[in-house]
Amino acid sequence: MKKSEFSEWFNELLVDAQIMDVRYPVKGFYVWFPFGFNLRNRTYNVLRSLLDTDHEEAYFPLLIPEHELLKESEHIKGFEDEVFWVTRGGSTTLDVPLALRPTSETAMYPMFSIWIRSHADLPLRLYQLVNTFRYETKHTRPLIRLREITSFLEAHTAHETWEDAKLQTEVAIKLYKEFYDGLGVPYVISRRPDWDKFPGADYTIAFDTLMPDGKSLQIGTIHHLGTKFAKTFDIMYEDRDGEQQYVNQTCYGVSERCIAALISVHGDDKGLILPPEVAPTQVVIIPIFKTAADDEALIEACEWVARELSEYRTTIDLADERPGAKYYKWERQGVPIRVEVGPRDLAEGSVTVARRDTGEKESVPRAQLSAHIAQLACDILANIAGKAHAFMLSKTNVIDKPEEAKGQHGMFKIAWCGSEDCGRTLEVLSDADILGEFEEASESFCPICNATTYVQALLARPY
Ligand code: 5CA
Ligand code: ZN
Repeated sequence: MKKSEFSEWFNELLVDAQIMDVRYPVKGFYVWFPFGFNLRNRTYNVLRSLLDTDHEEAYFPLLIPEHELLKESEHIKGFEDEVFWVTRGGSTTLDVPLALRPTSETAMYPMFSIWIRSHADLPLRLYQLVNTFRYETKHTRPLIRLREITSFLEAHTAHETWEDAKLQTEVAIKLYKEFYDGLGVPYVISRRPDWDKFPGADYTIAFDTLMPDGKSLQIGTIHHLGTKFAKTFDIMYEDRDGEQQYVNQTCYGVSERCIAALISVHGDDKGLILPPEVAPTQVVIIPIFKTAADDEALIEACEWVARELSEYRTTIDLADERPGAKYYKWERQGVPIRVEVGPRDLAEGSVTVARRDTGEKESVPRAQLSAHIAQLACDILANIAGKAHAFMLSKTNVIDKPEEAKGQHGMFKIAWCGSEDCGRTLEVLSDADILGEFEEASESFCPICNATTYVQALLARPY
C-alpha cells in the first residue's frame, strides 16, 4: 500500500483495516465492519457529547410525504434529482408517494410548526443521527459519496431573530472546530458562493479539508435558513408583545466523511494511524516469548500492564503468531501505542513502548509507565495533527492569476470581487471550483474585472 497512490490506498485500507466492505451489491451502499463501526461510534460520541451541552437528541421518520417534500420550492429544486421514492406498499400503489429523507428539513419542520407556539419555546435545538438517501450521480465512493449516508448527524435549531440564528451558526462553527481539532483533522472554513449554497438557505458556511491526493473534501456545513422554511411550513411564535412572528432557523450536519478525513489525513503506507481518543484499541500489549520457562512470567507481566493502564482500552495479544506478524496487524489498524514485554524487559523491571505515528521505541521503567502513556497519548495527537496541518498548509497557495491553479494539486486563494460572472470565469480559468469565500484585511484586485476587493476565493478540486 502506497499512500502516494491515494485512491488505491484508500480502497485497500478500507478492507485491510476492516473499516468497510465495498462488496454490497447496490451501487453507493456499503457495509461497516465491526471494527469500522466501533471507530465510527467513538468518533460520533465525541461529536454527540459536544452537541449534548445545549442540544437535545430526537428522531424523525425516514419517510417524507411528497407534498411536504415539495413544499419549499428552492429546497426541492436542489434535491429533486437525488430523491429515492417509495411508491408501493406490498402490491398496492401508495396514494401519496413517500420520499426517503435526503436530509430532514421537510420531515422535521411540519412538527416544529405544531410544537412551537411562543417565544418561551425558543430557542429549539435538536439533532438526530440517522441515515439519509441521495441518488448521487457523481462517482460514488465509500465514506465519501454514498447513496445511503449511514451516519448523518444533523442539527436543526429555531430562534426568535435572524441575529439569534446567526449566533447559533457561530456556536456550530466552534463546535465543529473543536470536533475536528480533537481528531487532528485540519480544515478551512469559508462561506459558499451564493449560487452554490444549501437549497433554501440564506447562506452556507463550509468546512473543507485536503485529502492526500490534493483534492478537497467538504466535511461539514452550517446553514442559516432565515425565515424561508418558517414561511413555507408556517412555523410561528408569539413574541413578547403578543405578535405572531416567523422563527429564524439554522441547520448543520456532518456525515461519515469525517471518518474518511480522519483515516486519510493521518494514515501511512502501513495503514491507519488513529488519534488515541477514538481508537478502538488504544494500547496493544504483546508478550515476546523466547523460552518456555519465561512464558508464564511474561503473561503475568502483560496482565500487570493492562491493570496499570486500566483507564485505557487495552488488548493483550496472546495469539500464536510471531511478534512481527502481530506488530504488522495492529499497525495496520492504527493502534496508537504498543507495549512489548520480553525476557529482557522482565529482568530490567521495564517494558518497551512503541508509538504508531513515528515508529519510535523506548524502554520505560514499570513505575513510570502510566505517566509515560498519558504523556504519549497527548504527544501523538499533537504530532499527527501538526503533520496533517503542515501538509495542508504546504498545499495551500496564494495566487494572482487563476491559470496558476491549473493542473496543480491543493487549495488556492485568489482575490475575487464576489460577482457570479467573475466567479464562474475564475472556475473555468483555474479548472477548479470555488469552495467558498472569506474576507481578508488587505485590499486586492479581482483578476477578472480589476475591481478592488477584500474578498478571497478558495479554489480546489473537490471530491
Ligand atoms: N440539512 C443540511 C444540514 S445537515 C444538509 O443536508 N446539508 S448538506 O447537504 O450540506 O449535507 C451535510 C454534509 O453531509 C455535507 O457537508 C457533506 O459533508 C455530507 N454529505 C453530503 N452528501 C453526501 C454524500 N452523498 N455522501 C457522504 N457525505 C455527504
Ligand atoms: Zn470581478
